[in-house]
Parts: sequence; C-alpha cells; structure tokens
Amino acid sequence: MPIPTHLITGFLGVGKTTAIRHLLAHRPAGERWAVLVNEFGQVGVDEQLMEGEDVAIRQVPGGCLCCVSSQAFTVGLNRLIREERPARILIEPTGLGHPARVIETLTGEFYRQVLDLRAVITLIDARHLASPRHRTHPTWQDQIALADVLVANKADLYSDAEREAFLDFARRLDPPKSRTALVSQGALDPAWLDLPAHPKRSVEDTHDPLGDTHHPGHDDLLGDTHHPEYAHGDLLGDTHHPEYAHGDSHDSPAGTRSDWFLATQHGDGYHGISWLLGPAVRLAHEGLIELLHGGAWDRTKGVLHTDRGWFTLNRVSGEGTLEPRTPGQETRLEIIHHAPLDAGRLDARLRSLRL
Ligand SMILES: Nc1nc2c(ncn2[C@@H]2O[C@H](COP(=O)(O)OP(=O)(O)OP(=O)(O)O)[C@@H](O)[C@H]2O)c(=O)[nH]1
Ligand SMILES: [Mg+2]
Repeated sequence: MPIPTHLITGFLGVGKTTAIRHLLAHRPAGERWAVLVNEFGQVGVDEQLMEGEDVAIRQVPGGCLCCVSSQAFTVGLNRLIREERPARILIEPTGLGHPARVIETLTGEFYRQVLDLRAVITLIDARHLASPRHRTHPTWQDQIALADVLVANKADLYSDAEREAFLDFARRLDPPKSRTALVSQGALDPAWLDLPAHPKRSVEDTHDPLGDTHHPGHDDLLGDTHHPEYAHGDLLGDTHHPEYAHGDSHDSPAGTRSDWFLATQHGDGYHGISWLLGPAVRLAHEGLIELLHGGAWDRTKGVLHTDRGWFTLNRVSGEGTLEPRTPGQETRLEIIHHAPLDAGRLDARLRSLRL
C-alpha cells in the first residue's frame, strides 16, 4: 500500500515546523510517522526544533528540494521509506522552495507505487496579504495555488482587519480549497490530512491566486537560484551536509582543526548565512543577544551554546524567542533576509563573541 504523504508548506517562518509538531503530538497512539524537513540554509535547524518527538526525522538542508538538493531529497526520502516503513510521511519543504516541482517528484513515476500524495496543507501569515513583497513572490503565490487546505496561522497576532482580509481572500479563491481556517500555534486538525486533494497543475503553468501580479516562470527563477558559497569550502566533505572539521581527514590546510564552518547562499530573492560551530565553541550570551536582536532579519533560527547554557533561537522579522534547551551537539545558526547580508562583517562580530 502506498504511504499517505503530505506536504506542509508555506512561506519562511509561517509556522510549518510548529504545525508538524502539533500533528505529531496528535497522531494515533502507536502509529509510526516520519518527517522530512528541507531548509533554505546550509546547516539546517528544524530537526533540532522537532527533537523529543518519537518519530523518524530526516533533514535536507541547502536549498529547495527540487533544485540543488534533489538528490539529497530522494536519498533522504528513500531511506525514510525503507528503514522506517512509516504509516504516514509529512514533508516540510523550505519556505522558499518550488512546491510544484516537489509535487511533480512525489507524484512522478519513481514514487507513484510507493507514495500516495494526499492533501497539501499550506500555512500563511495573513498579515502578508498586505505585504507586496510576499504577494508578488512566485513561491508565495504557488504555495497558495497548490494548497488543498489553506490555513492562516498566528491568528493570535492578527487584528480584526487582518482576520477579515484572510476570510475575504479565502472566499475569493478559485477553485475553492477543501478547507480554509484560522489557527494559532499550528493547531491543525489531523482530519484535514485526509481531506480531498485536487489534481495539481503542471509545473510550467503559471498561477496567480490574486490575478493582479506578474509571475515569472520557474526557469526565470532558476537563473538566480541557490548558489551556495562556502567560506571554507575546503573543509566540506559533502555540500549538503556541511561539517566543521572534526577528524584527521578534515584537517584544514594549516593543519589545525577548524570548528568554525560558514556558508552563504542566495536564491529566490533571499540571502542566507549559516554557521556550524564545533561542540567546544561557546559564545558570549549578552553580545549574541545584542547581535541577533540588532538586525531585523526576516528569519533567524539556531541552536546556540553560550556561557549561560544551550538555547533555541526561533525568530521571524523581530518576533520570536530565545529559549533554554537541552544541550545540543554543536552551535547552528541561520540568518535569512530579503536584502544582501554582509557575511564578512557578521562573521567577524560572531567570532569576537567566542569565549
Ligand atoms: N505568536 C505566534 N507565534 C507562532 C505561531 N506559530 C508559530 N509561531 C512562531 O513562529 C516562529 C516560526 O515558527 P516555525 O514553526 O519554526 O516556522 P517554519 O514555517 O517552520 O519556519 P521555516 O522552516 O524557517 O520556514 C517560531 O518562533 C514559532 O514559535 C502562532 O500561531 N502564534
Ligand atoms: Mg520549519
């Protein structure tokens, strides 16, 4: 029997991981589920955010599933299927990915006998309906167009006007969705997973759920998509699973072991910097907070080791938290923004915080 499989999609930071955690917490007792998480950044953090859930999780960092990571995606997915034999698979593509291509892969010849792609659940932040940067972004539009279930998350943060704007937007969608809803903390009803899935458009179709913006085709996007650049490329054994040097085979040219990995990338109109720092690296807490709260970046997330212990960072455009957590393996930090980031300056600041 093909495995019921779901895409939980939505733009950067709208609450996909939060929603997956909610679904996992409400799954039928004893049922084995698996999760595949894809991230724009090079090191990946979401797997750590889902820790503690009794499920198999595979992380595919380094850009959109259908682009540079396509091989890592299929390898990760195949391993999940083979090793875990899950009753259900949830897939979180990067908020900056190309969902139509991912759907094409999942419904293509290779997976047709193995996976049964069910309802695509798309989360949005209804406040983005008033943001031209989001409304004109092809990925934002595609995520909504491809949704079977469209959910406005973070409803606790909306004004009455923003709620109304979502309800009005949802009413005007053509074709209508199987379900639209407003929720907080990703509180999806597990029953939505089994709502009808509509036949999906082909990748080459362009779609604009608003009818009033230009939507460049996928190939236009690829002209400027996902160019990872490694500051320490010589340290990398595998571009999709960056590791700081931690063994003889990874000694740096100078012969000293490096525990500081930095990578930058850009694609789909966004820029990212990723750090992966060895277990021995600790950062000065106060200075780190100042650095992270000082920049109004679109997305920051990480697992951080400071002189006050281990913390999980999860922020979207200035909203979010830094919370104590159980000790991690290493420090991971991702900064993603719609404008270019000065990686050299930010890295120098972070290095100055090393204790
Ligand atoms: N106030 C509020 N915050 C929320 C809600 N849902 C999620 N968040 C917060 O929003 C931030 C991003 O949530 P995630 O679940 O990590 O978002 P995501 O879509 O997986 O993010 P990416 O994978 O980076 O694209 C976190 O700080 C969450 O705690 C909500 O309903 N209300
Ligand atoms: Mg996530």
